[in-house]
Amino acid sequence: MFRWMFGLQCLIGISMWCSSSNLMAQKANLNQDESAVLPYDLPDPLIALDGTRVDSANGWRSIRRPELLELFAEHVYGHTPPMPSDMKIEYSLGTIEQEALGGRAIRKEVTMTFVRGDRKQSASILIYLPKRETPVPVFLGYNFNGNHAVHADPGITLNSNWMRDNPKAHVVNHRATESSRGTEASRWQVEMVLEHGFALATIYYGDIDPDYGENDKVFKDSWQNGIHPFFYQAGQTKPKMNEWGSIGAWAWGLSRVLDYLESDRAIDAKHVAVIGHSRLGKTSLWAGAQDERFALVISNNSGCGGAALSKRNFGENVQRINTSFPHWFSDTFNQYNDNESALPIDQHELIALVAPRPVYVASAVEDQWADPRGEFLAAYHADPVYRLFDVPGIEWKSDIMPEVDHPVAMGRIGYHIRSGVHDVTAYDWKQYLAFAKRHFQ
Ligand code: GTR
Repeated sequence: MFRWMFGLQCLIGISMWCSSSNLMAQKANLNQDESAVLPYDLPDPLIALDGTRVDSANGWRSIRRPELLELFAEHVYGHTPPMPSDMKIEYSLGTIEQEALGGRAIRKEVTMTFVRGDRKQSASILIYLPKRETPVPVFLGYNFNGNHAVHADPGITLNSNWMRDNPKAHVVNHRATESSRGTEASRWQVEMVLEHGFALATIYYGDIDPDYGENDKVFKDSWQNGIHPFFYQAGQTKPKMNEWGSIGAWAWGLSRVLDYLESDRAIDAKHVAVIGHSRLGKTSLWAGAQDERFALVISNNSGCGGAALSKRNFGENVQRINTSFPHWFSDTFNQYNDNESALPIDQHELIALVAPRPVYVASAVEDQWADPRGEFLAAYHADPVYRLFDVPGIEWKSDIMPEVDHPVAMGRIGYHIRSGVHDVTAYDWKQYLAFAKRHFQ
């Protein structure tokens, strides 16, 4: 009997290993059953490493916040190396259209060029501005498929850098095509954003760091492209064990766009909301945690390594994300594969790093992979840090989840779970706009 089972297990093991549906099979093996979540201990965001309790905004700022930033850098996202003194970033205004979108908006494109020695790389920032006399608040976020994908507007320059082939985004032979325009439009709601008096700034995430790792079958020269090599010391060929992966690089890129926005007189750079979906929601949280110039932070369906608590081990877990996407986090994060209980932090503390600034976490019912309950609980358990500042965190009294499609967004921590799948929808944008308006007034 034992031998038979062992044989069968080997057979199953081997065929799973060989099969192209390997990842699907692993997905099925991960827990998506709430009743099977084992008890776990969440670290208290207010207890400092020396065991003392932080009980004031000052204590948070001077002791606990720096500690947590260091812990997230060391154990999860990797440290961002200091910018080399011989590296330069140049910004140049490209096209500007005063009558974009049928006269409703101004469209600008700004090229951000990174230079160090012979190495050069450019990224294009697309900005839509409502026509206003005074500086306007802005939503800033990465797009997945190139700036031209966020709207069918034929005036947006097609991305000409290398892109991963993608039939849905009409990327063929690693290049965007004319029919790539607007393929991601439903996720951006440009007109809605403009009507509410906000500008929208976006940039293609692959222009900062192409999204593939060392073991990628399509494109093998990882760590030699994107922003990482600009930071290498002599002889270095990849980030060190505890240095940044792609999420760290993308977060850094958002801060460089913010540097530009601070110089643009049409923009109210004190009111920049950083937004991201999924892997880019993980990124917006890490960017907002580190860079306090971001006035508001939005995590849309960010899941594991984003808003979801790792220690719940529900849906995508640390081992799985490090296997599928080994380049996203630092190598130190691997020590928590199947070992979440050893993590010295959890993601509620990442959300708390945004305090006292407003933060919004959104989930979707059919996105169990991202663990909606874990995302809600992380938002909920960030609350005590907001209270240190005498501001309301989440206006919700228990850890029972709010009803579907009933946002809880009156405090500085907003949360909703909407019906539907892993995506950014008009419904999500409506909540973000209302939340930003309330806090930016
Ligand atoms: C999934 C991944 C998630 C999420 C998502 C995305 O495959 O498991 O962590 O980030 O991709 O970014 O679209």
